[in-house]
Amino acid sequence: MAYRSFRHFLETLDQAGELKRVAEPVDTDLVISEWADREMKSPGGGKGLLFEQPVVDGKASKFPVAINTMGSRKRIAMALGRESTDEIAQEIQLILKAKPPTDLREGFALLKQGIHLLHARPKSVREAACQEIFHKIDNGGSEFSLRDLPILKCWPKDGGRFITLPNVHTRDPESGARNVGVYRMQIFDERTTAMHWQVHKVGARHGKRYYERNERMPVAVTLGGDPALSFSATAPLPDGLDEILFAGFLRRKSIEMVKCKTIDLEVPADVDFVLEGYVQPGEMRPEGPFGDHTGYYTAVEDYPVFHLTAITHRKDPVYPTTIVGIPPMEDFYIGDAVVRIFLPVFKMNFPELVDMTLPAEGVFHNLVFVSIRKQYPYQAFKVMHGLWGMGQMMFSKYIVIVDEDCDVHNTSEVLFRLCANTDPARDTTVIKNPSDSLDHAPSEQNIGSHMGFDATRKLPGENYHREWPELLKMTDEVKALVDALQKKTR
Ligand SMILES: Cc1cc2nc3c(=O)[nH]c(=O)nc-3n(C[C@H](O)[C@H](O)[C@H](O)COP(=O)(O)O)c2cc1C
Ligand SMILES: [Mn+2]
Repeated sequence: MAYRSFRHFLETLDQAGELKRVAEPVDTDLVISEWADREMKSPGGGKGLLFEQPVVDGKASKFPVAINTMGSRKRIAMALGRESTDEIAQEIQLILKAKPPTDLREGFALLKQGIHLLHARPKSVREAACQEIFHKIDNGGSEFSLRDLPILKCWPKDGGRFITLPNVHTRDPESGARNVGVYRMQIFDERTTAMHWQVHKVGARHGKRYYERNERMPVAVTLGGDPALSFSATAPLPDGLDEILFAGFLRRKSIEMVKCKTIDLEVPADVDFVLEGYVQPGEMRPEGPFGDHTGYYTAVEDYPVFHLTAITHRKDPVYPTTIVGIPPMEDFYIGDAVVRIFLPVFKMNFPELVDMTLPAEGVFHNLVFVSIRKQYPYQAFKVMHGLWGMGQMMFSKYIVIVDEDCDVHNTSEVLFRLCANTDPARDTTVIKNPSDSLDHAPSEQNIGSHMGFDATRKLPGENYHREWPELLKMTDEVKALVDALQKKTR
């Protein structure tokens, strides 16, 4: 189902008992954050929260704040209009199976084609809900500015307030290819913010192209709208797969796009707010500190500056946000859904791959559990190296490979296999690869070492010269017998 608006999604959550409304005034300075943190850490991710009266600098904001709206398996599936995200994985699998691709590139091409076939291409429109209200932002001080938005200060030592769920729209000046990514934005003043696209991200790559041409870069930031778009913007999609197209595929309906008022870019018509503006190549400013998804404060660093030229919004917008921090947080469910949805794509490149997960404790990149059906010696190492060469999987710090009969979603089971089945010198490998910019552990930023563990049963030819023992297992007959006996005594 495609949502008409972010409010429509919130109403749907409400009807399903997945939204708590908070009518009391609550401060956007740390208080909403602490409230949301408790909710995100409650069993299964708690409920979505709608703060109807957020307070900014002692004044009531005109706009409500929604947070944790995707922070559970159920809500992320609802955001994507499905009972479960596994349904989307099945749909992708169908597209990929239509004509068996021979490699990953062909697979992505097919995926894109499949998405086109499903009539997911965006449409252009002239009138848009997101432009019902138009505020031009001038140097002389405007009557409306970023100060009017209920933007959170998330953690006590943060450098300021941060927009945490902005969908940042940019274009490659050479190919015209568009991109949407979620890159946080620190508020500097009424009309300037930081633009925190890390060096490995597509926004940064587009920025570099403008820098080389010494041209001003138009940037549009959207907030709200159908959550399928926000999800697509956070997902590390295969490079070249358009987020707008992918969001259209997810919601099974074209995204309607409208031209911005002050810059040459298009944005989805249904969003709640649009921040139009530009990044001036070469202009950098210290950003941070920020309480990050690593669970630590990310230190101050130079990032590009975003200048506003206009803010447009709906008549009744809701400000969507999230907070990141010590796991589990809302972003765990977003990352988890990405892995589930793209599992068929991974399986295509790794036919031995059975299942894969990024446990919450690893905050995305730090820990990956993979189960495989092993057929030949050193196959676990082949899978690790393949993953380290794939898009943002390059950041994976620890990869643990187990046999297919181990449930990767059960961390305790994986740790049992890891401890029981490995001889560290024989079954590990340490490699050099790019590191996540936010990882504070490597001696130098952006580069580091990663480690792989082969916790599978050793095959002949893997330097194991003894007989591999058998894992304990009760017989099915005895299990059935005890099931029956226990039923009687209950
Ligand atoms: C809540 C949240 C906040 C994020 N903040 C940032 C950020 O500040 N900078 C960044 O580079 N990536 C951030 N990301 C990750 C990117 O959105 C993600 O890597 C995405 O795939 C980037 O898209 P791209 O491949 O089109 O560049 C964030 C993700 C989430 C879920
Ligand atoms: Mn992208």
